Amino acid sequence: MSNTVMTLADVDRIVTDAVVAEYWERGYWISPPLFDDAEIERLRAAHERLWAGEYDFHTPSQYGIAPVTHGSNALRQQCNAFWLNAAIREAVLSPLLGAIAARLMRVDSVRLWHDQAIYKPGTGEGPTTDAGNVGWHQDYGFWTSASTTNMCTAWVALQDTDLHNGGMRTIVGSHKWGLVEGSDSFFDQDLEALAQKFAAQGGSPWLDEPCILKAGQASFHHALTFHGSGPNRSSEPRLSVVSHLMPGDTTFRAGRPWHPNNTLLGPNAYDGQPYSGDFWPQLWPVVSR
Ligand SMILES: O=C(O)CCC(=O)C(=O)O
Repeated sequence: MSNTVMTLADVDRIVTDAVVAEYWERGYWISPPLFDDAEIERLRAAHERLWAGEYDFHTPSQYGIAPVTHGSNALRQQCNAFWLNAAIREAVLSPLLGAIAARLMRVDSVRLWHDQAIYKPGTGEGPTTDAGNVGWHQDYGFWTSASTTNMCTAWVALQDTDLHNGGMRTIVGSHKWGLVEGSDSFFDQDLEALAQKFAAQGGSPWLDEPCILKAGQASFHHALTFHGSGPNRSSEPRLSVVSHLMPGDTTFRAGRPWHPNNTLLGPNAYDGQPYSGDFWPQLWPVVSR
């Protein structure tokens, strides 16, 4: 039997003003299930196809978006997976994610900044390895060419996820610290060293909270919220799809550290150029594609 999921009709009832206030106070919010069992199965199969090099549309090499992996039993990351796979495209562009993010960001329209499919290998109970770790980081540390820090990430679990299988952890309230120097540290896997470094710069205690999710649930975090994750001690991979979202009127700020998606602005990219069009599709309000 399929799990009960939240729908667009539920957004106003569930994402209340109190929820929005919680998101802005704590830097993240965990939703009820958004994807049903059939959708989760489709997305799990999409992962399998992606890592096997089977694509529905483009191939990564056509657009310079090759997956990032560090070794055979390591974290795998595919950015802009929505160019490659139909099920992932449907999920990361879902109006439901868009409507929730619009409420949380307190904006009228929402576009995709980019997406990710993330595969964290299960290492079992053997010796601890940090090969699957995601370093403590702030998403905006990578995104300073975007005109606002008011961006929001929806991280969708494709299995029940907790600390045992390397679930994400957030540092409560850390979005209020502003952009912290050197926080583009996703691929630095020494969580302890990073925690020491960033905790010393924070304006409040380092309060590390796990995002415990059932399959189909999503956590929504602010682009300045520190987050990361540790090893997956289960014997199965931890799979997720991630939708990084921005207000519909976000523009390019020239002269900032480069982000790969800025290449898509074309050769004459200019300060103030809107991130719009097919590379940054609108999720909310719904538009026909
Ligand atoms: O998958 C993880 O553990 C971290 C993902 C992440 O950094 C993100 O979604 O912004």
